[in-house]
Amino acid sequence: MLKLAIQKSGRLHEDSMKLLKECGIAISNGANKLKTEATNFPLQVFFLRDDDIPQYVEDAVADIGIVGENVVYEKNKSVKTVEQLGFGGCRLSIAVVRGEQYNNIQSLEGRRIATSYPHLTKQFLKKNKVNAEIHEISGSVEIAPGIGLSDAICDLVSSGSTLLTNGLKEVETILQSQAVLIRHNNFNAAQQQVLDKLLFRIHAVRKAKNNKYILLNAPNDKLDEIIGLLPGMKSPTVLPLADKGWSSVHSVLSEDEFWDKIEQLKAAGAQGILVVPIEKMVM
Ligand code: PRT
Ligand code: ZN
Repeated sequence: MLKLAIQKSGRLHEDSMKLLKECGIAISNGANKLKTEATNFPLQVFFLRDDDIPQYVEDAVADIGIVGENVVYEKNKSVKTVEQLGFGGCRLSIAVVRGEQYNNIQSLEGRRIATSYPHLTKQFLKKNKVNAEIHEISGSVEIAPGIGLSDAICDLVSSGSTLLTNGLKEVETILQSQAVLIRHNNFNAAQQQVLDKLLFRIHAVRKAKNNKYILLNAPNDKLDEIIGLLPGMKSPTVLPLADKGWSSVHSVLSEDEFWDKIEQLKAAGAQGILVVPIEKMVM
């Protein structure tokens, strides 16, 4: 039995629950529950505040946890990142008042910076040999310059609209972050086995998301050229169509090369191209 800590509510909660579901792990999400157990996988799930997750995992109260890299690095606990999960993407950035002149990082010398990330902010300033005053606050960091508490802030940014509405501009990026799976450092063989099983499923889910299943019709005299354009898992499946002289070709395309390939396939004579999402992909 493995104990997994996820965020109780907030930006990572839904995606964490969705990932478990896509991995075929059935858990009931009791709104006010602290913990629950999967019915079909050796997993217990704890619902916690994200800030507490690294500590719980370090102490092995939870064996694994899903949390933002920003929190992992800020808390600096003795935990190991085992997998990047591809959701909860954001960056930790320094922002200053929009109208203010900002040349380079030296412009922060002697200024007051409000943040909920004192450790990462200090580390960044130290690395760049800048002395600034750090004001640690726990929320609504973006209003600090407006109310005269600070000259700058260091906070998470995703779309940038919070900075915009508060008259701030992003000037330095400290960290790119996404949700990750972490574990403690005292795993036994049985725990590792369950983790491997979970990772196997996570890989299949993530791989499938990055790929599409493609079906197309190809004139037989263009078949070699069209097959040459397709990677496939081993090689594409080619089936004869009722209409003589034509074949149906099935393959898998990755998201990043998708549109280029579709254009090339059309240009090579492919017709009736269908693209279908893949639910799981096991290599
Ligand atoms: O209650 P609990 O302590 O568990 O939750 P929380 O309020 O501390 O965290 P929560 O739910 O806000 O965020 C959880 C995690 O989501 C963070 O630790 C990040 O890893 C990730 N994440 C991704 C974000 C954002 N994007 C994000 N945009 N966390 C916060 N924000 C905030 C940011 O602080 C700022 O106020 O959103 C605002 C900026 O967003 P934009 O889109 O306007 O730029
Ligand atoms: Zn938090």
